[in-house]
Amino acid sequence: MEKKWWKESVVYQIYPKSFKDSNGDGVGDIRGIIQKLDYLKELGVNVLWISPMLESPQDDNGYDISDYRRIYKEYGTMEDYEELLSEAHKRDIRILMDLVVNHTSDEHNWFIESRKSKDNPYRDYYIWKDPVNGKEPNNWGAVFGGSAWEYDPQTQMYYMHLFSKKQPDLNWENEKVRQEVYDMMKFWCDKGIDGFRMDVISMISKDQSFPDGEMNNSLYGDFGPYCVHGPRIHEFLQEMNREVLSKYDIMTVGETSGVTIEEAQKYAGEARNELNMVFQFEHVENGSGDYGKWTTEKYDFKEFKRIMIKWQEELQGKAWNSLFLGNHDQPRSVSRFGNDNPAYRETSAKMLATCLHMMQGTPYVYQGEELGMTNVYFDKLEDYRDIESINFFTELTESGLMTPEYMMKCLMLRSRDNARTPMQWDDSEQAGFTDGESWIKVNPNYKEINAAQQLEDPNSIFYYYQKLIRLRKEKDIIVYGGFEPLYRDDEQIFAYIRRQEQEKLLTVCNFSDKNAEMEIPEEFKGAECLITNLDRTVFEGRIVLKPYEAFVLYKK
Ligand code: TEU
Ligand code: CA
Repeated sequence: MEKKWWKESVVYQIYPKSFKDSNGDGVGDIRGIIQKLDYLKELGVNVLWISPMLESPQDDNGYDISDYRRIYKEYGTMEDYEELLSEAHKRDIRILMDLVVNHTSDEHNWFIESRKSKDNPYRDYYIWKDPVNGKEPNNWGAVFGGSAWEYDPQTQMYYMHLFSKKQPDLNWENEKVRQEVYDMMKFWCDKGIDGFRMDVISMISKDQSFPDGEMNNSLYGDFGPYCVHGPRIHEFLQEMNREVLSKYDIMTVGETSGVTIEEAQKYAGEARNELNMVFQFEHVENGSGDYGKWTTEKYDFKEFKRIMIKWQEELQGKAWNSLFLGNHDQPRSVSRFGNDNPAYRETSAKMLATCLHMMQGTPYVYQGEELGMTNVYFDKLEDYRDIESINFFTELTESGLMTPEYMMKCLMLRSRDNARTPMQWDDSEQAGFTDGESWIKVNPNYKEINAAQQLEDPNSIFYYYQKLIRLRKEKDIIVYGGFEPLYRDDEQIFAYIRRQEQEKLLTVCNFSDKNAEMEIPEEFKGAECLITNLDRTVFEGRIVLKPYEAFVLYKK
């Protein structure tokens, strides 16, 4: 397998609004990130993916960009950004920019022009359609609720927005749009960034017949089959690769929700000249109900394991995996796949990290995950800030599809805001995130869960992550070894072997809150234990794993 720096890396995702506020206005910022680079260096990560920091009215916390060449003023200045790049590079840390080019903000100059008149030079930068029988051009629903079409009285036509109505979709059929995007990407590459995480890149090509979609609930039709992995997607990405990506030594990861193995092999296949890797979402979408993510169902472990194994086995030798359990759109991983009850929080957070970091692929750590930060479980609508949570609460309760009580329970478990409460730096007021008042409430458990306390404790989750990350640098097999699952049908245990020439690695994780029995394979007799979350010393024959126990054995 070809060696690449981005395969050997561990990526840390920063959600800048909630990471560190340096000036007391309650909003995280670039100087805050600079202050914490030494912390990240100590953790050992070598790539940062920072969620969007460009000029934006913040309808969707920066995923609605109004100027691609300016830093959002509350985050700082271009000079601050350049300083961040150089301070990170001094520490051998690279920076990925979040590239949001499926849509812009409606306050972007292109859209301001586009909506002015039908013959404006920017008209075709976006997707405009005439009304059909006085109504929306088709039945598609937007990801954040409501129709995917917004009527604009100025020219009496509808524009398309797959997300909020303040996020109009760019028209990628228009060559000028594509050229603008490529120029902008070169601008940032020339400034010295090290790659891109590409927001909903799988949605940029739309089926130009814009047909009605199948009704996904009783309100709107599904745009998925016509906009996700659309007809020209691979053509566009190959063009982008030719024009921009191939000219720099950068890393690319595409956000491609709904991606199948076959599609992933196209996006990230080694000889395809598109992207280095993609995020697949099957394992975090497992357990979705009639209303998508809005359910109180717990995830199904066996299904989760089946999905993880499938991606490991089927991309092997063909494309590279991105490994993640959480991000800014997902609930906290320890609350969801582990157990955030104080009795098990630390053990289960370490177990999840072990399971993920020993697989084949590039691991991603979402800010606070290295501390075992948990869901916040806000139980009042007024505490929520996320546009998706707020819009769907209204839509699903006003239409009578859900009671407010049930929908509130769904939000508590599934809202994106669970991941967006401020980083818990220490036990001072506002968790050391800000001297002012935070834009979103701090999780009340910050006195027990915070970085300062964990940096003092050699057994902390932080140091466990540090060790996992260090092991990856020491042992090539963790990056490049082949993957082979064990005990596929076990109801509690996730175990697998990695192999590379004479070397082998055994990872064992108990995902349940009960003891679990297993047999250590003969071939690991006398193996060395690389890491364990419960001080186990016996690694032979039949053993009983404690709840959420995990360990890794190595043999040469
Ligand atoms: O997310 C894309 C996406 O598909 C999400 O809307 C996802 O389905 C949802 O968040 C699950 O609750 C990306 C960004 O990661 C997200 O933060 C943005 O809001 C979205 O694109 C629009 O740019
Ligand atoms: Ca600030």
